[in-house]
Amino acid sequence: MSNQQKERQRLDALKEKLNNYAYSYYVLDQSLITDAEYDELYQELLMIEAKYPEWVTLDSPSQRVGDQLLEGFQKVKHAQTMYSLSNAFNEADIHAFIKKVEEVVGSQHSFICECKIDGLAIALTYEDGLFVRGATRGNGQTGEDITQNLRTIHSLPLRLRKPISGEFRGEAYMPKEVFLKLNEQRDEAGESPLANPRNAAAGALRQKDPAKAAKRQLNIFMYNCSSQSDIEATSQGELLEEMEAVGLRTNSFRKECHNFNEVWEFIQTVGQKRHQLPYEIDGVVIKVNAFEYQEKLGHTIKAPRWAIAYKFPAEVAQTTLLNVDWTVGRTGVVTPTAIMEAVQLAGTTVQRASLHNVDLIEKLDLHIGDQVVIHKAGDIIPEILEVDLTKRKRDDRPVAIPTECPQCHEELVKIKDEVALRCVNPNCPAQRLAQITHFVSRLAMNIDGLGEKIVEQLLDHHLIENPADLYYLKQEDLLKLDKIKEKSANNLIQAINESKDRGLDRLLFALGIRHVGAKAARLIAEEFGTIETVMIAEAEQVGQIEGIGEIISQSLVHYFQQESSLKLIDRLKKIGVKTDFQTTVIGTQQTNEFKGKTIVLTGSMNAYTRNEAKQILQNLGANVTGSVSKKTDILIAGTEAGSKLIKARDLGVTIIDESTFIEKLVESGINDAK
Ligand code: 3BD
Repeated sequence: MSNQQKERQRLDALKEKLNNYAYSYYVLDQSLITDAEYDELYQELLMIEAKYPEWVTLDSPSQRVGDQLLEGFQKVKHAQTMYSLSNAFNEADIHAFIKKVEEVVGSQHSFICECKIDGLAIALTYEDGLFVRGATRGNGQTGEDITQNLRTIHSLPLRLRKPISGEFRGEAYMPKEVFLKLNEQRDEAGESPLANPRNAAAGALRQKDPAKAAKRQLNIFMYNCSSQSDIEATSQGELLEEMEAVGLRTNSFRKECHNFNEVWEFIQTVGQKRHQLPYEIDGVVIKVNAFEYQEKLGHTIKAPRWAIAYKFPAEVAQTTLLNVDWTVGRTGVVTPTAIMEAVQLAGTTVQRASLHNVDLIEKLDLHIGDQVVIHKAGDIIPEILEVDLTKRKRDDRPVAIPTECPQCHEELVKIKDEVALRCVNPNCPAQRLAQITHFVSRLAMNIDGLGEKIVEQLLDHHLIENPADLYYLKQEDLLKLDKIKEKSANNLIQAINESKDRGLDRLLFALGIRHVGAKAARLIAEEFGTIETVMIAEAEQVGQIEGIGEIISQSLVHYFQQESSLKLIDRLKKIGVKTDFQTTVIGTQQTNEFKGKTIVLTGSMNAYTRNEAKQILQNLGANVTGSVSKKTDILIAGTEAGSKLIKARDLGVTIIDESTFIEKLVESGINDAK
């Protein structure tokens, strides 16, 4: 065999391997290899494709990352109408639906009940197993061709596991976690937040730049196919199983039900679990199972008579706006928070809601004393939707927009093209407090025992002005603070000292440079290795790092152009703070309980957010996945753990609670452990 033939064979093998790994990881939620191993194979594939561009095929994993800008979206006609769904809002509506069904098909039938994903309906066309086109639902007859953007979704198979053809329907959605992060980023960048994951998903699918769509980390659940498809099934239940068998991702949270009581019970169960699911749902779709019966029931012009969507009541609450708090963040941005009378909403008590920025206050025309309607964005973050104007009283006054900083009283500025109000006084105590509190926080320099309260006192006593001053503190300085005795002063000094060794990645993050999050900091540290090289880097050079965009690179360069930044770094270096990058993990022990294990986190912990726990585990070499399966080694269950805990028990997975988790971290030499 010639070398070229060998390369060709290798390429085919790599394609198949990588697609199989992606399928196990993104569809089955089981990792067969590490990210690094995957990347190595992927790089090899890219090399061969670079050498022989004519060998690049549509099902190559390299085709997921689109780099060609789209001009617009072509119209595509669906193989068959994509129908709407009739809605049910209460028990009576479901009773009526079941009655009508039974009038036509009798009582010997079953239903498949599925979660109603709050995403965007899509249609995927496959020809002989190959993904050739993806479209939005549009008006049901014609949609728009969004193939390039859909290709970026990792769980979407580029090639099915059988060489069949057909048009498959489903829902593209943005996971709650991704949505919340996206809005955080938009907030930071001074952009207004997106209303819900559905709008965010819609925006992602209509991106003209597929690389941007890829960043939105959408996912899909498929639930139907057109009748011309080569899928052999006689019922909705079989159809879902068959679609799974060819590699399409379906939602396994579904149930076959035989009567009203079973349907209603499933709806209740979903209603209880919905807030723990990683995706947003807005109801349950009830479908007559057997195709034979579906055909008997037929369609109206708009919707099938064999299906109905039960919609959960919108989770909103009304309460009184008591006040608006203005707080100064570490970058000087002044953000308003609504303080409201406490009210129950979607399972928690709510009394604060971010108002994001002044524009929103003006758009809502908020008055103190208003009755406000609130909901939870992404099912988690409380937000004010509107004001009930019928309840406004005469003496309610509009929310006053501050003109000066609530802390240092310097005049606030509104920067062009930004919605944020900003305090630009570099000596503003509120900014200092926020900066230093960020510097010592867990994901940054992680100085144990040093929280906001102590930082506040240190600033009040003029013992520190900036993060570097922390390292120059003496025991007698700390003894001046409230409730600090010799022992705790000693512990603090020791914790501060220990934090000198965190390394460049954490230091860069700790500095609180605008837009430089923990991940960007790590990428920059890895690339440059020492603070000196980071400080002299040009924006273009930084922007070339994969995962670092223009906004981050310019912000970084701008930061190191400030005289005050240079002084700060100098003082940190002089006192022995480590400013180079170390590749070793945080654990001091060689091995640990979590290394190489597949771990799922569920419920909430006291000491860590889920992201923090995930990062720690990944640093220890664990593989953290989203859902419990046979491959799961350990489930770490916080409080209010739900369906994952039940599934883990069923599968006999080792389950540990938060305190055991923390004990094991201590054993592994993690100095973070609380
Ligand atoms: C879901 C129709 C049928 C195949 C028609 C029964 C209306 C959006 O999870 N099944 C689901 C979901 C949506 C569905 C059907 N099953 N239709 C379904 C659906 N599990 N969301 N939808 N759709 C999809 C729609 N979209 C935009 C405008 C009007 N209607």
